[in-house]
Formats: sequence, structure tokens, C-alpha cells
Amino acid sequence: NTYFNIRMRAAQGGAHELGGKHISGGEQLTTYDQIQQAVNALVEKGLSHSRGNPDFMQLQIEMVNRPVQQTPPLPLTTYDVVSVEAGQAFARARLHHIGIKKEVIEQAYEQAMAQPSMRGALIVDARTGKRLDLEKERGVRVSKMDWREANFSKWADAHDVPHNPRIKEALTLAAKVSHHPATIAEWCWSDDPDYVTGYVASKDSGYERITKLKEYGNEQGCRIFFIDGTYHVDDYMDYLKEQPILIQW
Ligand code: PML
Repeated sequence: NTYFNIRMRAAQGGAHELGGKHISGGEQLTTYDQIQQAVNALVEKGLSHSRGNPDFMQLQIEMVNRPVQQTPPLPLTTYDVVSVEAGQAFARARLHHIGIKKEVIEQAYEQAMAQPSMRGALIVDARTGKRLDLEKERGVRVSKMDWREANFSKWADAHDVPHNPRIKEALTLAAKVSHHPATIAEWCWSDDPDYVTGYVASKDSGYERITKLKEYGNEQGCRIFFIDGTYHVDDYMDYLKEQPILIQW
């Protein structure tokens, strides 16, 4: 089966490259006969965002050349925390439990916070805390992944998870990232000022949602991949950007 990756990004105040503010983005990986439907869904997503109306939108339709791999979703757990401090402390405890040293967690956190407008991910050596990617203030964008709506719906019903596109997208990304043998853990929260839930994920501990990792109104997100630094970072980035993956329950 030939697949196509459809990508949408929307901004306000002109194109992203010309200084416009990012409003929303999204991707779908579909077969040829589903392209129209995917385009419609992505345009709708770009037009109806809580951050306002875009004045720039770009759509890209690209045939995918590599064979699509499949991977199952990560098991999901939600931890309710009472405050940002409790959530941040809990996230650190989970990362430490996965095997990451406290100094490394702090060093990665500091590096992420030093890049307030970064939309992609930071790749960090899980032993040293050193940043491995060379994407500067942009960070690494994970791409070419999807989870068919019908399959996600069945999974969500069976696990009592809300049918929420944001959760679906985060789960899809986390499953793709953790599927790579170099990945030890991921730590993420949104840059959306109205969304404060984030997660820690790994192959063994699954996708652990933490209900408060920042205050409302805060636009600084975070996405860190802690990896085994003995892997070649170029191969790892190529996997994140180019290897098509479908989540299949
Ligand atoms: C969730 O599980 O509720 C999603 C958390 C991460 C959202 C990341 C994002 O929106 O960019």
C-alpha cells in the first residue's frame, strides 16, 4: 500500500518564516483514497483553534517512500496532582525510576527552559545530560506517524480514555518515539497556555499522564527525549523525521 503524509501548519501575522506566530499544526498518514478526507480534517483543525484565526496556512501532500511500520500504543496511566510543584516533582521521580540520574534530569530541564520558543524536541544523552541534536532553537520535529481514528476509538473506549485529538496525537508521537531502541524516556508538556497536563513515557513504564506540569497562561512547552548516547544521533533523527509509523492496537 502506498501512503501519503499530509501536513498542515497555520500561523497568525504571516508565515512562520516571516515571524508569524504558530497557531496550530497537524499531520496524517493516509492512503491515496483518504487524502481528501485528511485534508478536510486538517484544514478544519487549522481554522478552529483556541489561539485565534490564522492568516497563513500551508498544506503539504507527500508520498511516503519507506515501508510503513506498525507499533502498539503505550499503556496509559493518569496521575492527578494537586499543584505544579507536585507534578514537576512526580515527573522527576518517574524519570529517575526509569533510570535517569537526577543531575541529568535537571540539566535537560534547564536546557529545555532556556529555549522558550522551541516547538520541537530536545535530544539529550541519558548518561551525561548533554544535548545531542544540532537543531538549535527549533528542536527536532517528529513526523510521519498516525493512528487510524476507528482503531484509536476502540482503544479509547476499552481504556476509558477521552476521545480527544490532543491525547491521540501525543500518544501517537510517544509510541513512535519509544518504539526506537535508543529511546530511554520522553518528558513532555504542551506550549498551549490553556493546557497544563503533560506526561513521562517509556517502553517499560508506558504513557504516564500528570495533570499539572505548568501554570495556566504559561506558553512554554517542553519535549525532551532521553536517549542512549551510544546510538548514532543522525540515524535516530532520521527515524524520528522520516520513518512512517502507524499505531495499531
Ligand atoms: C495528554 O495526555 O493529555 C496530552 C499531553 C501532552 C500534550 C502535548 C501537546 O499538546 O503539545
